[in-house]
Amino acid sequence: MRADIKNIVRHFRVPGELVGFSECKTGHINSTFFVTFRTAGAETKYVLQKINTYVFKDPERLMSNIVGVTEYLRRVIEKEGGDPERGTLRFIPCDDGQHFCRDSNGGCWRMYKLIDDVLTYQLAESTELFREVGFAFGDFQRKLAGYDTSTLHETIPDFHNTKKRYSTFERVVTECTSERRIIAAAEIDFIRERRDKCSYIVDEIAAGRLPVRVTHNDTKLNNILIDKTTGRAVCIIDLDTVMPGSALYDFGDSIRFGASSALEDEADLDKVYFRADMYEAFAEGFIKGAGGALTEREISLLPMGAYIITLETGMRFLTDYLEGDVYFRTEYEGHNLTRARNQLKLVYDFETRFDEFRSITEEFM
Ligand code: ADP
Ligand code: GN1
Ligand code: MG
Repeated sequence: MRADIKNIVRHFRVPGELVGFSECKTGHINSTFFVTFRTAGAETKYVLQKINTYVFKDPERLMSNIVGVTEYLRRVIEKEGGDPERGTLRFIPCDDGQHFCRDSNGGCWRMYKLIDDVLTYQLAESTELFREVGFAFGDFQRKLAGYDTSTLHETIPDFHNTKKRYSTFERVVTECTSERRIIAAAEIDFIRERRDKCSYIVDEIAAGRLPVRVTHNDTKLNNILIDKTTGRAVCIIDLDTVMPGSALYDFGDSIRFGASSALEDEADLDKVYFRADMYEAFAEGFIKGAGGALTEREISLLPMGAYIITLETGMRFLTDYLEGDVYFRTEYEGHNLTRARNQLKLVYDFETRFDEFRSITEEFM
């Protein structure tokens, strides 16, 4: 048993004795472990996570957001007759009442109940599944529509400010002295040619043409738990980036990951394109799930959300490649470049098929 895990779980108020753990490697940011505790008659599983403090600089504020949002969701789910123990995460307090603790090296850890009998997907297996996922992410925004946004901290400032992401990208390109800049020359040019696109959503929000809502901001398919038996969406997880944002971000990030024909790091670009059937299924679910709250302008701009968030993510992977892989967890040399090329292929594909995606979206207006 890893000593750091054994030591850290002692700080959390959980009954019983730690009898096992395994690591889950699907996320790119935090380190996630499934841990099992045994009491006299039963075993209970929890998720233990080491928060990535390079990414999340202020764990106290981060956890205050998450505890606030999950408690609010619990009340909404109860009121609507659902099961809050499966419908949202339950965080475990530490001995000092806080919802995270530090190890001897300053590392930050949190713990919450594992939700059983669920699956997470890296690729959408069917349109039914992806429609269900769309509904759940739309419904998440609906449930949080009354949340007091003034209490939410910006856990990563300018997270989806694509315009600022572009400025960072330019700075990193300029400062990069490694051969990676030469290797990635074509991708750098590709992004530079699309510089003007990066301002679109930011400008729409600033002009008051797009409303600001409480959004998830990281709506990847593997951030939703799906019931193993029924195939229904159970719980939206990975709440670190729940902040005020645009519905276009949540729609866009889901599409760029889940409506792709291939994994996010598929290197054979001939296999990478957007699936219109998946796009349609998600759009239907998302718009219905939002419960009529989306404005006509928001719906008409959903394709722009998919396009810009895909461009933004490609740019973020490339920026990290040029910076030496400091942000996203990588598994091999050049992993971030592979991811960037994959996303930029999707950007190119979307550009050539914009009208198709616009017409599909209009079916639901
Ligand atoms: P990251 O920020 O690194 O993406 P996540 O919070 O998304 O971390 O967790 C990583 C993975 O752990 C998820 O994709 C999911 O498979 C699994 N997981 C997280 N929370 C739970 C939970 N409460 N019950 C079951 N599985 C979970
Ligand atoms: C990260 O944490 P995870 O793996 O769900 C990232 C997202 C990116 C995604 C790309 C906090 O998501 O913004 O879109 O990787 N999360 C953060 O796969 O930066
Ligand atoms: Mg995740």
